[in-house]
Amino acid sequence: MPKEQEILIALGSNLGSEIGHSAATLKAALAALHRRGLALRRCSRIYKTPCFPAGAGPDYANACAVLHSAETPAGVLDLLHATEAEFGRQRITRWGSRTLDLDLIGIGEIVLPDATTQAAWRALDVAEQAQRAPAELILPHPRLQDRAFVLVPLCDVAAGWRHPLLGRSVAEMCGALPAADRAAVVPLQDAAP
Ligand code: PH2
Ligand code: MG
Ligand code: MG
Repeated sequence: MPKEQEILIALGSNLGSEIGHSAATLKAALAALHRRGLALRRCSRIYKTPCFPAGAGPDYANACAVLHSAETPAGVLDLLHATEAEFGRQRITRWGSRTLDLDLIGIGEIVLPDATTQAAWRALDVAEQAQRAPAELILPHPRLQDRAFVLVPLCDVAAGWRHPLLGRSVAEMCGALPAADRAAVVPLQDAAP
């Protein structure tokens, strides 16, 4: 029997979909993933976050979830991509606005394709990040440790998960971000309209 793993995902949306506004799309996407066999274990609050890079588009709704499945990493990625397509995602420009973005953040202690390659993608500067996208699955997600719009929601559901190469927990990585980045990630129910 393949082993059930804890799968961490990040959800984002800054365009309405057929479902409605971004927060409704994120909730519907979690239900769709559950139906596809990625069992929903925990779901964060939904946050309003400023678009990265600043000014490149409308604010996002972001959330994180913990799923359980015995799927392979490639199988999980296929299910995430199929669900993005179901919600009208069109892959046009890197970092462009999107109805639904489902990013695989980590699966248990898995490192892909290997520690050296993961570290090389993690070390890219911002200019390189905008130009280069990996063709293969990199785990943990190489930008995880930089992004308040991932780490703040992730604290709701997996604060104690440890990055298998950095050895730091989600709570520690989040605490190391600039306070202004964290403060800009606001639970939707507390956000100004
Ligand atoms: N996703 C991006 C690019 N920029 N900005 C925010 N605030 N949230 C996101 O999820 C996001 C982004 C590419 O996936
Ligand atoms: Mg993304
Ligand atoms: Mg993505």
